[in-house]
Amino acid sequence: MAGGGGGGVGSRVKVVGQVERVDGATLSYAEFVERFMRPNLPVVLTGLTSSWRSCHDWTLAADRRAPDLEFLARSFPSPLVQVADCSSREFSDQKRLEMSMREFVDHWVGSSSNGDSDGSLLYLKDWHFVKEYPGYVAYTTPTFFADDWLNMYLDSHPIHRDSDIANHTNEINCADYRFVYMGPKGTWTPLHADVFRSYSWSANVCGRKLWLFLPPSQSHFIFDRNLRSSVYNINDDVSEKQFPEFNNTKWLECTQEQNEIIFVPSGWYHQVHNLEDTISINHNWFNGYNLHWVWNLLHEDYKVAKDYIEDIRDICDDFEGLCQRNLAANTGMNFYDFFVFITRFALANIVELYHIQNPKDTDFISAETANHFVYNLMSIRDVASKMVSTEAFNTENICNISEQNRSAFSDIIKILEEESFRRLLVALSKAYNYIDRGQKDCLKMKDSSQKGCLSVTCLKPDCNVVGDITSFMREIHGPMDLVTLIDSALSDR
Ligand SMILES: O=C(O)CCC(=O)C(=O)O
Repeated sequence: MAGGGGGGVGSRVKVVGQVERVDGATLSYAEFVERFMRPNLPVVLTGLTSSWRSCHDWTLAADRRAPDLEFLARSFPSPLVQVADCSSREFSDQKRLEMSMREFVDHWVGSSSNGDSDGSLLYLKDWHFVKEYPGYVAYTTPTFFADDWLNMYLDSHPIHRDSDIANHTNEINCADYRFVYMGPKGTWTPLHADVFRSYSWSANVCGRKLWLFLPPSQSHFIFDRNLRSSVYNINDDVSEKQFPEFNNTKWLECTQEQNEIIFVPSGWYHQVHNLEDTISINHNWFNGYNLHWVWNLLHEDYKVAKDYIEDIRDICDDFEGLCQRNLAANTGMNFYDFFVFITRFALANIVELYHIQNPKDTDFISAETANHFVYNLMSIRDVASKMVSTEAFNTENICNISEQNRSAFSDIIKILEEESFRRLLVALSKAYNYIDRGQKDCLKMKDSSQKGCLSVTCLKPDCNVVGDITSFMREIHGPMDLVTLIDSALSDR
């Protein structure tokens, strides 16, 4: 059925429950963690968007339920946006087109006044609005979603270091994962689990969406016998021959109203339909609670990438390098990118933790803040210890790691002195200040020229966090060293 079934639920889709709805204004961060983030369960949060500029500016004064398309096209005239044609499939996604914001809006307005003139339902997706219009503060990320390592990292670091990967994946390399989606009634998103198995959150600025969710324990039911392809549209007449277990699936459903925010947990497959003309804001993110999901996905995709070229292993100079290049191309990140990422987050958390060992050393102290850093380090340690035994980090392959990747994780002093690392530290401090004190952008920043110290919140004149960390270790050669470094930092508390 073209258009994904118009928002209805097909006869073979068994809906067994609804997503819980909670008042976000009275929910504490700790409750959100214990009830939803840690157990990896979806929730709809209400009462969090009333002060957003987008809810006012992007909707018509005469009817706040309708998008102000003219305002959007005039104020944000992006020359190139990505648009999905919801009526045509390309591999496992919808066919993507590129056009200007003006062309997109004209098509939308034209098709609603002529009744879908050329039959195509166009859906603007993955618009990097925050990156493109940083001066316009359309919304504030709710505290529940502020512990976002993915976007914090991409604001200061490239995701790939290897020049042959970085040059080919320019968009992924520069991008963030903060998006605006907008489309007329009937536009939809096919069944999928999110990039890197990240969490996502999605807020309806206007309009309504129907979500269908499948828990991760049932993911295998939507794959074919070879575990290669998955169901594209659950409202289609899904072939029993191709997907023999689809009948076993049991779905949760949710109608998300205007101004509501949905939390999408890691690894939950979902299909989404716009029930009205809808604009939403959407972030993908991960942190210490779902880092293992990211690693598990990379590991699974790596095994597939390796199996695929196993028969040319003997004629390859650098078989592991080829596997990693293919993994980066298919999944968006490879083991070395991920190792650089977790190494830098481990160092950032160690630096911050060092500063709160003695409450007199900083002006913002809380036991909760210390707990975040300890929890983060434990989760990074857990993932690093799983990386130790992989082929990518065996003695032979460690020697073949490119200079760009090696220098990004090895020399601790060099990392600690980098401007990009400093920016990551600032972002981390701000995020936990916001989460624990509900305050954004109000940290007292110290003089950045203070010697020996890196933390933006440190008030100690003779701070020597660099000396302290390098007394444990000066060079990281692979995941085992990262485990040892984290153990030393935690046992030194
Ligand atoms: O709103 C949509 O169409 C899709 C959003 C989505 O899949 C997500 O937030 O993960």
